[in-house]
Amino acid sequence: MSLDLNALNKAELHIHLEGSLEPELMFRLAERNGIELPYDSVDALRKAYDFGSLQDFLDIYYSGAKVLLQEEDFYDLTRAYLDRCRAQNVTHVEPFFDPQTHTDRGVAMTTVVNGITRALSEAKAEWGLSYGLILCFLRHLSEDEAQRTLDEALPFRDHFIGVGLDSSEMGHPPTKFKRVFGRARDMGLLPVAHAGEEGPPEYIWQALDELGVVRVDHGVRATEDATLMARLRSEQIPLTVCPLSNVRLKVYDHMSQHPILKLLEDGLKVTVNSDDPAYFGGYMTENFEALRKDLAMTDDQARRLAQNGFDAALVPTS
Ligand code: ES4
Ligand code: ZN
Repeated sequence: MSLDLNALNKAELHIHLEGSLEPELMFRLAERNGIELPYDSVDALRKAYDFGSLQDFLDIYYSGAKVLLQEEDFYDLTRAYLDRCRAQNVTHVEPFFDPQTHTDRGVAMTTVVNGITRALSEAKAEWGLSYGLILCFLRHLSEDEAQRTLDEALPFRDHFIGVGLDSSEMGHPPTKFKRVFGRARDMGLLPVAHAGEEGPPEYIWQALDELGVVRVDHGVRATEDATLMARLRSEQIPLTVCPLSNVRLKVYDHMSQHPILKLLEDGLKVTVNSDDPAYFGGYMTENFEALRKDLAMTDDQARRLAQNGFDAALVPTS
């Protein structure tokens, strides 16, 4: 009998809450809020989830997030994700959210933060989840807009453990956000950034050296730079790798080409994560299952990957 990957205790460090919005909930919230979706049905919407690149996905992801308006919507979104975590034995989460996607539509920061944190604190009380919330800046927008977002988040400082950087990577290098990350670090927020998903190894170097990140989101293109691989190994800088995401967004043509097990065996601190589970075909268990099916991941490798998730956490795990 092989290891039960669903029963394995897991931590998730790379999940965009807006990316856990399942089509069924999207339709329910659209109706509740009187919003017209550009799709006739859940099936028609799911059929649109055929992405040629990160940008293809982001266009649909930002459009879907428009159904999120009230505090209750953010609560329902987060609660649904955490119910999946409980069912899959994911006992520690460090989720991202994208405030600018909402504040730019006139939704108040307090609406977003209160809805999300209410669901998180309930899960902690009800079943012992441990967590830390990470605020992400959208890199296709300006650094000034990121600075204003950090200002708006100041009253909620105690609700976050860190800041991240996501959205369209190409043409938006980490350097662009050097000052706002410096300010966030001075406030005691832990810095992480998406780098080396579609972007070159140079963006990973910048995330490390200019933003001071303590963990790299994706980072898979580090395989192209032996000096960078040596740095990540010697400093044991965690990479939050998202296998199903990378295949769905055509970073790799097929899971059989994914380098995650090679990175693990090279001694890097790699973890398994779902990224945007409602869009990419699965949550944590499905990501682990895909590695077993297409990469012949062993039970020992599965256990080490899961343990790395806890080792790479930024706050204490329960
Ligand atoms: C994202 Cl897969 C991915 N990459 C960059 N930004 C994102 N935001 C949500 N999912
Ligand atoms: Zn991501």
